[in-house]
Amino acid sequence: MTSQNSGNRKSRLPEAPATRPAESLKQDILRHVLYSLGRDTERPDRQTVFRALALSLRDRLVEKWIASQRDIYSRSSKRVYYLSLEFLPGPFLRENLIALGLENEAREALTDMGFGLDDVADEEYEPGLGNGGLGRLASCYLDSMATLRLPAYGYGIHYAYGIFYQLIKEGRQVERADNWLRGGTHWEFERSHYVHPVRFYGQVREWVDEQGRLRHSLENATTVMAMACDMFIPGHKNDYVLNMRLWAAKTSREFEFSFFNTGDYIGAVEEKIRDENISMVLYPNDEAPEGKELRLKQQFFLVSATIQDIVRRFRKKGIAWDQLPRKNVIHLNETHPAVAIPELMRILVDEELLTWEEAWYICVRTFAYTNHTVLPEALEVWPEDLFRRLLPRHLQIIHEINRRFLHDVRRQFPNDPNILGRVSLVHEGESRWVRMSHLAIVGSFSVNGVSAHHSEILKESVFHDFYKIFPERFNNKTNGITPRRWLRQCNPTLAWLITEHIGPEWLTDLAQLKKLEPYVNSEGFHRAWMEVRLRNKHKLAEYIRDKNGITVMPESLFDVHVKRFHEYKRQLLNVLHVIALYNRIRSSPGSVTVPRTYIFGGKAAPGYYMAKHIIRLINSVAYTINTDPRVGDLLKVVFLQNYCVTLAERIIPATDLSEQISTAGMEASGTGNMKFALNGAITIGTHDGANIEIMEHVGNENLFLFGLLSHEVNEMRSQGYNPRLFYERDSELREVLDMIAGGFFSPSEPHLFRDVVESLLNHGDRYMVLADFRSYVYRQQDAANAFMDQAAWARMSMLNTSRMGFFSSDRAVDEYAKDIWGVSGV
Ligand code: BZD
Repeated sequence: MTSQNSGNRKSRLPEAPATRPAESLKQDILRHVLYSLGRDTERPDRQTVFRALALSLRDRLVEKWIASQRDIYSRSSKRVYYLSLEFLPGPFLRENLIALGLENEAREALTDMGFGLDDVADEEYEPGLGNGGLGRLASCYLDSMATLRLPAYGYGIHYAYGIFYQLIKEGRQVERADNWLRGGTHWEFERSHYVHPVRFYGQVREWVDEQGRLRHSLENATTVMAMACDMFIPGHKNDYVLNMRLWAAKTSREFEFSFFNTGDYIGAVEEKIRDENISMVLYPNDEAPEGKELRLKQQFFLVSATIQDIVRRFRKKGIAWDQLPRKNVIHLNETHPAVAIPELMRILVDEELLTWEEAWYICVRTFAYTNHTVLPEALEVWPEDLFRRLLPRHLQIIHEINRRFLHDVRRQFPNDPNILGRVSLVHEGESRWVRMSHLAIVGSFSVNGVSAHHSEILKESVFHDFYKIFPERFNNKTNGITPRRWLRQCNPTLAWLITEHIGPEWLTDLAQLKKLEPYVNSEGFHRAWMEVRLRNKHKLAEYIRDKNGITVMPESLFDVHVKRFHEYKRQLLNVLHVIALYNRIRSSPGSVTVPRTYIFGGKAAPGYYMAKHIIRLINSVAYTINTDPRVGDLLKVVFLQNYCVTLAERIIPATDLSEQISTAGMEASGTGNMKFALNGAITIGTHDGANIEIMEHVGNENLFLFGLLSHEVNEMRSQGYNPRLFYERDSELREVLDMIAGGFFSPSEPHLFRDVVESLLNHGDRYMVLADFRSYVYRQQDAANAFMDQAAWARMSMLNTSRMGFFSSDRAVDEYAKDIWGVSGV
């Protein structure tokens, strides 16, 4: 059916409220078709039906949200504010239907109208308001906060354009704007009369008031308005709904009639456009922040509007400011919203006239900070000059925080004068930079990493000085994923099989999956398990055929590497192994016995040359291999374009082998690794991030770990790592690299991929690809051998799923709630 197809003739105009839930849902859909969307109920197309269904669910969500807000208010609960520049919620329809317990009703209502739920759900276009792991984690956590009934609010930016849409054209990544609002917004409420002013630029005026106090105020500032857009996040079948409040920038000019009186109408409109630019687009850089003024504006825009909202709610209570930390906690997702610390100080000191000491006491008890990366280039810094121009008062406040902090450090470490330069909030060299991670640590009562391994690295190296100064602040919260989206929703048949055996409690208590273990020896369960997995693989094979025109064998080993493209994630290591296999097939047919389908997906930051080049290499290798008749069904390589939440939901349930092969010490946690294992894929991975904890839970014998440990990486580097030695010693590796450098995969442009090989051989191989190549190849062989014994593979698969309970975001959020936030469910 195309989206132009109409429903059957049973559609009628709305009638009196019906009693059966399916019937009443159908009536609501028809009502929205007519009254909200202005379409004929006789012939709604599929997109219209999707929107009307979404609006019908929004009706139900908003009722529950109002009730939940009343609960929070009447209990006077302590609130959690989760601030993030990114949220990556994925499509809402199925998720909301499951949470509201309306899946069957919707199916029935739609069938009655001549539509299939799956087709209607496919009409949804997801909001890509994040880059990858960090934004997706924020969305998993909101889901869990709602399920745990926490008095929580997500705060972010309503970007008009989300992460770009990725096309692969002639093997290359091409970026297209992601106009996700094109079809209108059906899940949110725009609060057009609910706005906060956000003030940038200007000069600080110092003056003395009648009481003789030194005061600071900002003059000649530029004001932009922040308008709230609310989206609803329901808990799982618990009638509790949270909101994610996203701020959209609106000009303040509409309120300045004088502007128009000057006669410069077009000039006024240009200013409007400039103001509204602030929330126009998400920066597409993952783990390499872009030091652009607009980005710092975005950060302050989110922070200023949010803190005003928080303060407004707090003021309504009419209690003293020193109670703020008892009633609120503000969580900083990475350093991106860290300017919230000086902003709260500014409000308390400049506007509320608290003393510095009183204000600081409140601040440090209110903020908590999560670090998500140890890559040096990802640690956020801002040129001091830019800061001074955009946020002059905030820079003064940061200087004062720093002055007092360094004073304390000097007293604490009188014999280590160098520590001052290392921990200062302002880096002082040829140019001066504000270090946002230092600000976040000094201004927060809690600093956490996102896996046990990562949190140790923070204490031992990246933030070692701060760990010595504030040991009590450092803690670990291993990431988690929501089982509602990442099993129940994306893999409904496997979810159903599980529920059939152990009941539905696992949905909100994932540790219950352990109850599957007795079934791992049952032949019937084995068969059912593998049938479901194979069916998922068939579906993905169909998708690949439709999208890429490549026929893959569902029985082959689906070896999947999907995530952002970054050198440290080492998609390159994977493709080197693919080429090695290809060479084995060509040189000794029969030596490769397990047919494999390699699936790659992921976006590269538009300005990241090497990452984009690796995408191109993969596509060239894919073309060569897929068109070589000697290879046949033994090897297929597929690059699926525009990896996003929607696509992840298709791929993950169909994966046999999950590639988690970052250089040890570089992936803070990973969450894709958890999604795959939960769905019964086996991991091939390094001793990095949460892989280590996954291994501890599922057992060493149920995944394939390989490669250097992070201390070995460090040792090898400090002893002078020479990648050439690996090249010279390993003839198979040599052949692979020579082919790439010699233009085997780019015959019309023989030098095309020379840079890739150069980066390994002549530029130090920063990510130790060559050092890990041989152990990766061996472990891949182990994986292939294991796959040949399907019964043993099935067992491993089931044990992976059954032992993944720990990795639920419910567990993670519960730990945050108890250990950091000090909140409990309402
Ligand atoms: O955060 C990711 C890490 O790379 C993953 O290992 C981890 O699982 C997830 C969730 O904790 N980090 C990011 O996605 N992004 C950033 O850390 C980042 C940092 C600076 C600027 C932009 C993004």
